[in-house]
Amino acid sequence: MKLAFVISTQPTQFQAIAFDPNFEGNAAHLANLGYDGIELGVREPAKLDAAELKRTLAKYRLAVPALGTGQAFVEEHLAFTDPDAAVRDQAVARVRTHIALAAEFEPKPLVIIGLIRGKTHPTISRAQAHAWMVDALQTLAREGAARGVRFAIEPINRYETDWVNDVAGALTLIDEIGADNVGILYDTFHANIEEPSIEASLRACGARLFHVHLADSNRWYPGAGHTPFANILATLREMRYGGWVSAEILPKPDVKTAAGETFKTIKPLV
Ligand code: LER
Ligand code: MN
Repeated sequence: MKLAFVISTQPTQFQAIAFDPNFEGNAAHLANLGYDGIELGVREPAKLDAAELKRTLAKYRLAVPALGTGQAFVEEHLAFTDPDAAVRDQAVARVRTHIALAAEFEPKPLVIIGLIRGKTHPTISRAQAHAWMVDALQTLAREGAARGVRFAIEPINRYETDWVNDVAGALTLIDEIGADNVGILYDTFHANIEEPSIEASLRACGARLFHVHLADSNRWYPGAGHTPFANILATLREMRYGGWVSAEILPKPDVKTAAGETFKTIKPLV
């Protein structure tokens, strides 16, 4: 397994994690700690200088395992289940730009589908919104497949979304989408809230486990709460999971301490 740290390429309401306003400063710090990659939260890929980003990542020998899309919902309210067709179209169009950014890298980061699913709206039936979501994801999965890009559906806890809170829900949605390039992003913070058993739910992902987010029970760095990371990483090893684990954590007590402590706890377990 390889270890990454999530940072945002732009300021965001979702607990922006960045050490330095300058991306290169973040890359240098993570590379120096020994991380293998940086997962990027990207609100608007079209506004990024992809060539510059690639140059910096290559300089520090860092890979990009995944691109987050949730800021497009948090900051701009773009969602696959929005009642307004124009907003739904913009959500799909935005993720299309994440696919284009992913296609610039080798290996290609996967595109995360989390909060951009949206939330149930009082004027729209669940069945209707669900149909829109599946339709959006089938379209994007097809377009991603043509460019070698994979997607990861992230179960997210009930306080943030009511579309797909657990692995069982993600597996059902993935079956409906019916595409090989769609899997699961398992986030230990959400799983701690929603899953009856961390180990059983991890195993239930099977070969659909495409990516993992690590955060402790309080969303601080691993080791700061009561999530059993030794067991989780042992389960992943037993499953022969060879992908990435990315720390997606609050910058507490400060981001440098959080990244350093994560590395100390997780690196011996991967
Ligand atoms: C995104 O990966 C995530 O875990 C969400 O909680 C973002 O709010
Ligand atoms: Mn997450």
